[in-house]
Amino acid sequence: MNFASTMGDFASFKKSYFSIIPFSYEMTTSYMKGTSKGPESLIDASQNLELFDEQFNVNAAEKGIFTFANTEEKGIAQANLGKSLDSKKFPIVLGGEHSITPMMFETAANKFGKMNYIVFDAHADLKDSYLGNKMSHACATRRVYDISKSVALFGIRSIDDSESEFISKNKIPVYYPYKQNIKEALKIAGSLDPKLPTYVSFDVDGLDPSIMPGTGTPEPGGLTWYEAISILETIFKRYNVVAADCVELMPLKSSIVSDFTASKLIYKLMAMKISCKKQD
Ligand SMILES: [Mn+2]
Repeated sequence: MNFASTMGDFASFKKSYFSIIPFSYEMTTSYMKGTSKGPESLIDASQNLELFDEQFNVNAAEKGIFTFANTEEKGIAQANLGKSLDSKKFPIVLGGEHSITPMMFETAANKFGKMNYIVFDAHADLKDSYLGNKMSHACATRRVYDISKSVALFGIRSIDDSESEFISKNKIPVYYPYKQNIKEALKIAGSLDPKLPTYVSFDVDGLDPSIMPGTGTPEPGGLTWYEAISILETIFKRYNVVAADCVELMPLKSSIVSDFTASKLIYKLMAMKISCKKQD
């Protein structure tokens, strides 16, 4: 099945501008399990998307969306990402848990060199190691920080004292939703170097659990739908976003709200990539 039910030329690798890389990796989830089912549920839900976007006035599927076969293997996911970037596509990786992000960021940084990293997440994920594991999902942003210091965080409301100190010490721009100040959020979104290629990682628990209950470590007080979209719009206008991922969806048996919301978010990223596009 292809993302957004594209077919024929609109789903071919050669002709598609977008690529979807399902990567159902789940090794270190610490609370509820089930993120390995994320990619399949996202693609299922995407069959029901309306393909015209009224906000950005564009039908992203008309640019073509190629969907890779799902994999649990790091090497295959990295190869799929490398192939997409080499062919100048805009790839979106579907997790899986958040620890896939440093793997993907590393592949992108090998190609582009210095990059910005912008992450939406309830959790700072800046622990140097968690339960003895440096590659834990709770260390995802820290592992990216090892590669690039140019990072910004949005939606943070679960953080320990060492992470908070790390943020202050390294002057990392962070938007905390308790501030309830979208102007400040947009200012932070504009604070990185606009000349650097940019990777966007969206952990679905950055959104409020009232609209995103299907995630393994939910936290109250998250971003609303239009707050997240406004921040993303600013990002897509200011930076050349070259790759993105959407991680930590844990599909629920009782409700399809989370699956559909996350698949719509992914499709919005495509609409923004076209309509807010900063020149490559
Ligand atoms: Mn998280």
